[in-house]
Amino acid sequence: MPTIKALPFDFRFEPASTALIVIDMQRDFIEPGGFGETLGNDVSRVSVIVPDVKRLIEGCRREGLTVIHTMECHRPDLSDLPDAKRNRGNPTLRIGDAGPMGRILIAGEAGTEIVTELAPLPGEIVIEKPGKGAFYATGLSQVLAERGITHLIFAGVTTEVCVQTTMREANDRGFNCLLVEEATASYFPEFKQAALEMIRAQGGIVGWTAHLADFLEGVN
Ligand code: C5J
Repeated sequence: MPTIKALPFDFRFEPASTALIVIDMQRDFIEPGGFGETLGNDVSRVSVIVPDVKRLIEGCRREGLTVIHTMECHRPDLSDLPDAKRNRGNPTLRIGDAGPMGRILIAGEAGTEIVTELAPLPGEIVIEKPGKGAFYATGLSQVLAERGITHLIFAGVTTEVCVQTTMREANDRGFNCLLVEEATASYFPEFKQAALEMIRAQGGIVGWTAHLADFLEGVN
């Protein structure tokens, strides 16, 4: 059984009952011109993790873990977009507006796609989610149950929003969760750091964190 050097203590899992969940590595969050930038963020702070996320995905594929990708997006008619979400803040473009990569965060638009380097392989699971958490209004729970998944490895953006929301809910649902530090990022580095510390505090109250090198060494 792979044993990963992690905090607050070693993380052990069976590859057959473990899934990697890569959260929202979409052009709208990672590339200039997308939703992340319309909110006033510097996207270079999150695009920098793409090579490490790729290494993590490839390592997990090699070891036979289930690989799941999520995409935050809405229906073209916006019927799954609450006004409270669309009207929040003061972005230059709101969800559903036409931007340089198509309509912002709308299913099927170019900006909503996962960045080319991390594109899902045929057969990998892609969960489209209208919320920040990946369980809300999706089939994720059923997908995990059908495959007998008990342990989850997390990567993606942003650490303190969609990653942490999903990881906290997964923890409540009884999954053992580990977040890989170099494979997650925030537009606010201090928020990433705080999220990592919150997750592993109090004996791993939400779960574990590990460095990518330690994960890849332990998983092989
Ligand atoms: C945000 C996300 N930050 N994927 N979405 O709005 O974290």
